[in-house]
Amino acid sequence: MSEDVLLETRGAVGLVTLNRPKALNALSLEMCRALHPRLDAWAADPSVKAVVIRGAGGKAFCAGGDVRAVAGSLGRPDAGGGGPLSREFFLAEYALNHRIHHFPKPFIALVDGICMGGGLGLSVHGGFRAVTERLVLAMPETGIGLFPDVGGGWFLPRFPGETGTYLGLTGARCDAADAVWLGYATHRVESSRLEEVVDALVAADWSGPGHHVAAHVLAGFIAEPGTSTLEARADVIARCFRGDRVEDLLTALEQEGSAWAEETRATLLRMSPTSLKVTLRQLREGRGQDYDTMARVEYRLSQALTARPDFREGIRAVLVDKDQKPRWSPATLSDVTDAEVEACFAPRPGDELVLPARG
Ligand code: QUE
Repeated sequence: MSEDVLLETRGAVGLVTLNRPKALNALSLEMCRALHPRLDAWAADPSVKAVVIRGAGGKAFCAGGDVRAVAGSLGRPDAGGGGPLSREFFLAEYALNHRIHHFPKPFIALVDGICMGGGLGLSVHGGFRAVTERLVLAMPETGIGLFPDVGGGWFLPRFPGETGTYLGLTGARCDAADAVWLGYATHRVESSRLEEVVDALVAADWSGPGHHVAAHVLAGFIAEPGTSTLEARADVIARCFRGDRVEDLLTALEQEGSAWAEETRATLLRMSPTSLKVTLRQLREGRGQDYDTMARVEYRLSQALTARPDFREGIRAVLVDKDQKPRWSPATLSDVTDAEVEACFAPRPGDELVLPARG
């Protein structure tokens, strides 16, 4: 069994520890394949009342999907296609997210430190997220030529106002206070007390309704959330991120005139133009769709975007060479045609995400 994810049963609690601390617990295909069947078993086992997931190492809950490995499996740049691991990885990751989304028992993520991209996929779909003072929460995929996946098309449009649009396009980081205000965090706890939280969940009397028991235990540990800078900016974000074209958002930021608006505009201009256009369309579509529908849309997008040059280039610039100077292709928003964006959303006959029916 993979040592990269530790799976143990402590009393009535199934305990998952993401255990790749040197890679900030980035989620690999092997980890998905080890975790998913165990979640199935815990869901079916009446002696297991709740599942807890956490990250080892004290720096990260989970930095995202193992996109470095996906990029490493790509063929020559002119070969086309997303590489063999792209298909396997995204199918396994989205199936795992779906398993968590429909998990029939309390699913409690202890989110301490970095949580980005795929880390949200392992936490946002469960019933409980306890975050600590070390939380750094972000959906940074537009910076590597991807898009905010793992359900971003479903959960980002459900954050207050246009904050989800802002977070999904810019990759902006949130702290614990922001996460509480967004509704991502259900509880704010101190990192020094996480072991105690696990012990209390293991020691709890689970004879009542599971969600009440979990909520009651976590309530015993809550700390002050603090004030959210994201909340303070919600009005200006709503003014600048309401449009349906990325160009309109840039114009609104320019007209806003503040230092924050100028910085935000500069941030957007550093992201993959293709990613920005695909993401805004994804987030608008997600306003009116349920999670399962958006998971199928996102699988199509994952295959389309990992086959495009910006993904390889984004991984090079951010994770391999770390020069932070990606050369995007197409290089500007005006060079990305509507037809190119539309093509990323096209059905893929014979290569669609098939999810088990769940209530
Ligand atoms: C966007 C992302 C990811 C990212 C950086 C981005 C991502 C991811 C990692 C990551 C970080 C550290 C590691 C690692 C992966 O970085 O998804 O293996 O050691 O997993 O800008 O989406």
